[in-house]
Amino acid sequence: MTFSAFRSAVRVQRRRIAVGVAVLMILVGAAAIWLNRSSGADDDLRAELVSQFGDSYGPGLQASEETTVIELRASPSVAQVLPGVDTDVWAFNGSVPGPALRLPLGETIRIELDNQLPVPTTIHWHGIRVPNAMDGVPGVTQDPVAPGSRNSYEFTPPDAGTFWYHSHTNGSEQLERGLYGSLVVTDPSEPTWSQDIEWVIDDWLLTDTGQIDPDFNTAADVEHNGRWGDTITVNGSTETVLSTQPGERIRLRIINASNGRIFAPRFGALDASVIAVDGLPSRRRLPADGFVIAPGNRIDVDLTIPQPGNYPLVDDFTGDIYELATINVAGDRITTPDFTAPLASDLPVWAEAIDLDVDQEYRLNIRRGQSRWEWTMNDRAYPDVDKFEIEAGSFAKIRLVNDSQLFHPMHLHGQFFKVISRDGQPVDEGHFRDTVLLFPGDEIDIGLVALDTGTWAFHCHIQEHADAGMMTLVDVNDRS
Ligand SMILES: [Cu+2]
Repeated sequence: MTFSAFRSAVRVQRRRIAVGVAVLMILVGAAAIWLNRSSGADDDLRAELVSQFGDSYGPGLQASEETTVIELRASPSVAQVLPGVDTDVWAFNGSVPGPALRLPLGETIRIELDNQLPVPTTIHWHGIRVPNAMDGVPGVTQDPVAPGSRNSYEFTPPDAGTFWYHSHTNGSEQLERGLYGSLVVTDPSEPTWSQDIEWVIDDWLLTDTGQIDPDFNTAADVEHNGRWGDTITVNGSTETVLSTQPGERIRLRIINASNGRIFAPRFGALDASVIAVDGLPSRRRLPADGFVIAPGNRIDVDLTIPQPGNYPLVDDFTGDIYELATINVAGDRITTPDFTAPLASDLPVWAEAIDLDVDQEYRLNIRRGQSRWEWTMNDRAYPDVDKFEIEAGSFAKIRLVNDSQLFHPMHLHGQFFKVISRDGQPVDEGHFRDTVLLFPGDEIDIGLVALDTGTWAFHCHIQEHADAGMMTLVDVNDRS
């Protein structure tokens, strides 16, 4: 190559580089504009979703002057889980379930926990939007309450509905032994049913002598869907009968307090619709038959009682029929109370949320830990799972992917959320939730507008999965 040819080649090379740089700069500029525009569109969409959320639920009523004070003494006790058999349990105030707490919306409740157990404990108020410090998560919102010690919980529930309380310490043992109860917040403006009752369902693994099997949180429980028992109780009994008259209209609040068992109740000939899920009213009446209730879930069922007879309520989630309780109908027909069940007509659909970027993804799986199986979120077990940060009042989208072959009812403390999509397909369930069940392989996107600031637990409600690491924390930060 001659010198001039060399210089000309260098010039061409330089020109090419210059053109290349110019093209690159144009591309970078275009990408920046596009990204900017797309994040602007994202912001607009988020603002729109927040405005659709409106006041779906909010700060609640102004607290009244009334404060109900309840003492809950957690202690070893005895219960008749099976008729005529004394079973050693751990109980609140000596009964399983513990006292059925009820208070009207706007009233403050103070619960004095007296821990007479041989181990530390705490109480979580499942589904109730309590101040963060009252949430009962040991090591996160409070220290464990030592044996012989007391702790005071005080809050004014901002939402009416069906909630429950339970130990949030070593749940695989403490829930199984019986430390739970219902907490219903009534709305005095709602119509009056003929009967308004709670059915707390639990599943027990009993020995031949009717005692609670003392091997808690076994490797088999962890590797499977938690501890599934052999005896199912409704309100602590295997022989629950609800006595009714023809024509009655009943609000039946069903709570799944089991460690791992999932229910799909069948109402048979009864006229039954779900009108609330996880406490909050749904937008429309939903078929109650076969509605899946995972550990932690609640449904409120609007039930109209037909002609005299015995109507069994059965479960067939597993395909095996199990009789849960009986509704006995006898006596004179009464006039059915005629009212429209309270529904949340303005509940957002959030269909557009499908287009939104995911803020946080959690992949759920199992791995072999140092000495036993661990349940992981993004390949980490609690307390090593990354926190997720949310700004109060803004819309957040979380993707849950079940990479395992087992069930995971994921429960978020302090906030309600709505399922946006399942396996990429838009979903409008017609209600909020605080607990959503993932079947094996499921990919579920949930949306929420967090209102309550603090550090909230987000975990699998199968107690053995949570205790094996399937939990993370969500920080809801003030907007400022
Ligand atoms: Cu799980």
